[in-house]
Amino acid sequence: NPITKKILEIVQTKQTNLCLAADVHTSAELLHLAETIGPHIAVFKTHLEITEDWTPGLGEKLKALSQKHNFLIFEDRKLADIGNTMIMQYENSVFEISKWADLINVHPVVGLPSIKALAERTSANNCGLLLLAELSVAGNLTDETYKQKSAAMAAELSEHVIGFIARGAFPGSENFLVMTPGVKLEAGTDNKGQQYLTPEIAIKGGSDLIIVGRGIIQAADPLAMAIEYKKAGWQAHLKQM
Ligand code: S5P
Repeated sequence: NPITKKILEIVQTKQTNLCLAADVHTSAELLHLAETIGPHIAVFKTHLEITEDWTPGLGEKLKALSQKHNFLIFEDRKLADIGNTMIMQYENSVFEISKWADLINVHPVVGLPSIKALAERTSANNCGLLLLAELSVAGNLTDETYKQKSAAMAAELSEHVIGFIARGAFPGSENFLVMTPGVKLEAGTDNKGQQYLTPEIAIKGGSDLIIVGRGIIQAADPLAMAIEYKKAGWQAHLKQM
């Protein structure tokens, strides 16, 4: 898949397996993070609906920064509906996701036919699809059977699906990328369900990219902290080789 190839190229060239979860509320903050931390990441993850002042054109501005600093944009939209609705959410909303996102994700719970319908549209836009096979939060319902079924679905849709959101590798994830959220330099929780692994544990567990949000964006110096995470993720990766 060309998107998988592109991510792996970026990871090697920039020596970073870091994905920044840019969970901020204004477009100025979003653009500032993309500009300053962009040189140190492989993927920039957005939750566009939490941007209070979203305006048409913000996607294009992010896209320009992604080209300048060589990273991909992942809209963490977590689609989970009938195929027809997910396609409208992807293509027709005010956020115009299909115009700028390089990656988007979907909950496997909706089943193969709906995801296949969506996948044909994401592929037509050169957008890679990720299946949320395993969540990071306490008490979630993504058990081993769910992961197995997600892997089987990815195998069926291997020309469209590039990887999984998961805590680490699992049977069936071998030919796909694994991106892991819930990562912090110190393991622990946020008292709202989130559970953190360290970069070392995530990468040792077979993750290809670590997704870090508050560990970086709530630091006193987000840029310096992003560099810390980049180093931690890359050193863990080198140890695995
Ligand atoms: O299971 C999941 C899946 C995702 S995509 N758990 C997660 O935390 N995420 C996302 O990763 C979440 O929506 C947030 O944007 C990021 C984690 O943020 P942090 O601040 O806890 O690092």
